Amino acid sequence: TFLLYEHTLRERLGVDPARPRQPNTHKGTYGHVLVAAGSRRMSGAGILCTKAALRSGCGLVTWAVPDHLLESLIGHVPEAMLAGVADEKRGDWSAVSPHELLALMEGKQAVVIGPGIGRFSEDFDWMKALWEGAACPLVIDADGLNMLADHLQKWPRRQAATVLTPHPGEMSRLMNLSVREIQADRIGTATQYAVEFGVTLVLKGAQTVIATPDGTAFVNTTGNPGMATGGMGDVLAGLIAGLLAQGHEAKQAACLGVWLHGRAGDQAAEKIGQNALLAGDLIHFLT
Ligand code: NPW
Ligand code: AMP
Ligand code: MG
Repeated sequence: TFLLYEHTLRERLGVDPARPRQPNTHKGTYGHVLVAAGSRRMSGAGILCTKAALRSGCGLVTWAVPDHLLESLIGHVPEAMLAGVADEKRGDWSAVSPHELLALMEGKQAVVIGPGIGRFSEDFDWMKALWEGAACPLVIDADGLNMLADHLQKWPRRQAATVLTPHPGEMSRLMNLSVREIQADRIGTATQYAVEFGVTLVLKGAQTVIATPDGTAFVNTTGNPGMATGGMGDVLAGLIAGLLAQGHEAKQAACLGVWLHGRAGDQAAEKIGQNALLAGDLIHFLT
């Protein structure tokens, strides 16, 4: 287990948190993220996730939303492209075909699924189609995680990278354990899960744990309790997807994303104060 500091990123993980860009590059160089996030009551989760993906430095972001919400979301994130997906007039994700989302993944270098998509019946089949069909690196967060529950035992391992970003409540649903049991051994439970299912597992909360399929764990050193407020996780999910799209391996993208997210929280709290800190403030400090 390693503590995650700036020097850990540089020396152990071989990533430069400054992420310098080469002069002779264009937006195609930096990858294209597909965001599947947000619904009528949680459009904010989609906005925050999409903005964070853009702030990661990736080249392009397409934000997929149920058709009947599309009109209302125009202009909220002008830099992102919007893609409406058929929703049988429901304005939510329950009627969206996973195959339509899979088609949108063509030409994308990473996908993030889950923030603010809500829960619906038969969601396990829905997520299974995406789990099996997505050829590019995949970040699953929030409601997307609830659609995994304890089904991974039965699903095949994915070929491309998979990053799961549960908070302890979501982790308890994934593992069928109580939050108390998970919190009692955060490194152990995260590592066990990552190794067993071949995923990169980000167990969030104070001192976020990043566990990798090879059994290595990192404990983050950035962040503060001002970040215990709605939308923070939605920002992290978009950020990690944006880093994956730029070609970082899952371990590097997860560690760099978690560390940058916490540092942005620390820098924003210095200016604004922990109590007033909002998830949207972090976006401006993702340098
Ligand atoms: P308790 O009871 O509070 O102590 P849910 P959610 C527990 C979207 N959002 N340590 C917690 O415990 C998300 O993207 C949209 C310990 C409770 O039992 C999702 O799609 C926003 N326990 C959806 O809302 C802004 C912890 O987990 C349970 C814990 C639901 O996500 C907000 C709560 O988890 C939100 O991001 C910790 N550190 N953290 C928007 N503006 O659109 C959590 N728990 O039921 O999965 O609810 O996380 O709010
Ligand atoms: P979520 O619950 O999905 O919105 O995610 C919350 C985000 O804020 C995660 O990245 C957490 O690690 C972070 N966070 C929440 N509370 C704290 C805390 N007390 N200290 C540091 N980071 C926190
Ligand atoms: Mg969350």
